[in-house]
Amino acid sequence: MSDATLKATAAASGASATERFLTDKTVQTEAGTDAARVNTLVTEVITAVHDVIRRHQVTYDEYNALKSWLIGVGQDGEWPLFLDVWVEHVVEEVAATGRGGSKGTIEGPYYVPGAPALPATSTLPMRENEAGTQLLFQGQVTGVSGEPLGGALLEMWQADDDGLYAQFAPGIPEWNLRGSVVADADGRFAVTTVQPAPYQIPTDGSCGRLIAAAGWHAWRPAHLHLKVYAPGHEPLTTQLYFKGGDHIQDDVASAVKPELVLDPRPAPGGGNEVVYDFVLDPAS
Ligand code: MBD
Ligand code: FE
Repeated sequence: MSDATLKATAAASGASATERFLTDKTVQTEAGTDAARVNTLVTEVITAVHDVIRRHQVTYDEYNALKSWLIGVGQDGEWPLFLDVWVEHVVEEVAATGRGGSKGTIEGPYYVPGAPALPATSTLPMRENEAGTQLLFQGQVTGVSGEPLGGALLEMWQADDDGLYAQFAPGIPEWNLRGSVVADADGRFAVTTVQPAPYQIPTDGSCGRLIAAAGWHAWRPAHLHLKVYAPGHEPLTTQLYFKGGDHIQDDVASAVKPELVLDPRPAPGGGNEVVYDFVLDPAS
């Protein structure tokens, strides 16, 4: 493991994820002021907690353990991580109802807007001798009738060969393995990158303590993140995984779908290559 791996702490990545979320101008922090809706949702959540306490005869020791753990999640800045790992997949499932284009999945806590713009055929920003198997990732963006979406934008971000994300772990160049790729006039793209490693959520923070206390594991399968956009179309947020990779069947974030699993083949020039096309729904 690299030095960067050793110094990546829950508190540091949590603080970065919290800061990133709170400063994202595109995130609405109030969904509306409909008191009836707030009343319904919050009452049902609180009632569900009451039900669990009664059904399992929860003790004061357990209540206080919960209270100190919840405080710790905030102190560690791990609310983005906790919510995106254990809650977001159901929000995405509901949001995707009725969509006809490519399947998507959760965004997670490590998207950063504004990655460097790159042409349709390009290499993601990476260090000299970036570790990992080279991957040529190519495809086409179309609408639901197969019409090419020229000039579509593909924002890509991923972990490196140590499973670490630039801007959320120390010692990695700011935009490493992050880019905003502009597809060509036929909606085609060909991006060279390296295959990411599986991602382990921080074990030294509050989410890690929960995982250890419950006897779970902390792993996500290796994945590429993408947001795909074209004018007049619904944006697609997705992740792509690697066939046969560890934790495809037991992702801690429950975000794998069969349509999202790549099967790269050895490329003639070395490394691997894979084709994956994106279909965007018309804007609603
Ligand atoms: C990740 O890299 C991720 O994609 C998600 C969803 C949660 C935690 C870490
Ligand atoms: Fe991720």
